[in-house]
Amino acid sequence: MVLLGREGSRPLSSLAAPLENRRNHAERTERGKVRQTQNEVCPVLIRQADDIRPYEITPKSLYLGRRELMTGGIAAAALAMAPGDPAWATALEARKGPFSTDEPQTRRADVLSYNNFYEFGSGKDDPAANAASLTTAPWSVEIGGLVAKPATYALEDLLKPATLEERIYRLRCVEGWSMVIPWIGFPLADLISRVEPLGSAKYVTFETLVRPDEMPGQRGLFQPLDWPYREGLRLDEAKHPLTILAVGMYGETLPNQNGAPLRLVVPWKYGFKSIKSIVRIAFVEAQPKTTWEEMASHEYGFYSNVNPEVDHPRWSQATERRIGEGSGLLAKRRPTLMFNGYGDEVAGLYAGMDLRANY
Ligand SMILES: Nc1nc2c(c(=O)[nH]1)N[C@H]1C(S)=C(S)[C@@H](COP(=O)(O)O)O[C@H]1N2
Ligand SMILES: [Mo]
Repeated sequence: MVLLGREGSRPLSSLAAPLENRRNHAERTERGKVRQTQNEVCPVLIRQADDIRPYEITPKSLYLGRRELMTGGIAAAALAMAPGDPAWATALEARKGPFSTDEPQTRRADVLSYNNFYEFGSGKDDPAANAASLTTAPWSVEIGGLVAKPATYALEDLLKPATLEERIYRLRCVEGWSMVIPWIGFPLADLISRVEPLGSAKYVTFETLVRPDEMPGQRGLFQPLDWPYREGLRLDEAKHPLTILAVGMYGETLPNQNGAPLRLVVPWKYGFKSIKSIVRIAFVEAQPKTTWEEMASHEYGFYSNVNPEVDHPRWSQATERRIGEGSGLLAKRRPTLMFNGYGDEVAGLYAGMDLRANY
């Protein structure tokens, strides 16, 4: 059985060898070929791998053809392509949204290759290696439970009324590492108001796709989790303006390994709350059971707010390693901030609550 582990601890140590230590790692090019990037060895190559966007190196005719497909706007862009495959990433236009940090962004190549997405394997590089097999178009999301307007939306219809924003957020994984990611998405609150939750709705639940044919982590004898991956938020957390549904990052549609075509991002909570590749959303009365809580409830609670004062039973949460700031003996640790630095915005949600009991 595989459990989330502190970086470098068993059983994940073999899986979670810091990316920066790997001299070569593969990145798919726009033609689907695998390109080796020489990390650390050649800074010039790093630049190239990082800075060239697929739409810059795609033959212009193809690129223009794609742009024409986008004339219907963002929604059309998202549906026209297989949104998650970096080879087919489509540029997304988004206005600058609120709450963005001006801290340096994590290298795009790291965010695309150091992942947790157990449906594709429990190693950090498994999602990048395996997620290209996921088909993300067509995609629909079923929204039900305690709402006046239940609906199954095709992704393009779900996105039609959305105004996309860029939100540059810190992401803090419960394992003790963090990143700064420029998401593109829209407030979950906008979708919630569309479906009109009933007064009895107190929580929102989310489920990821189950498709063993395309998700190797869901095949075979030993599966680390009970699928579908499930998450949940209290309704007021779900409606908080920091909470977004993301469809892109770094100016493009989401790569599959990062949760294409639609994922949750809740920046003040540990990363596992930010569920990927969502197919179902429901409004319920009682606090739902979530995947990691069911797996090990003494280690992973429902709330899972980032909290440097409440340690994981197997490791401290007081500090974290920002991906890109050194690894191994050179690893620089920085202090973890209460609510991942979003306390001014969200502390009020938990007024009067014992955050040690409600971890
Ligand atoms: N469906 C699903 N969602 C998931 C996970 C997963 O394994 N399956 N892993 C979570 C964890 S532990 C983290 S830290 C983030 C990582 O997001 P990223 O790979 O885009 O950085 O996704 C979260 N969402
Ligand atoms: Mo995580």
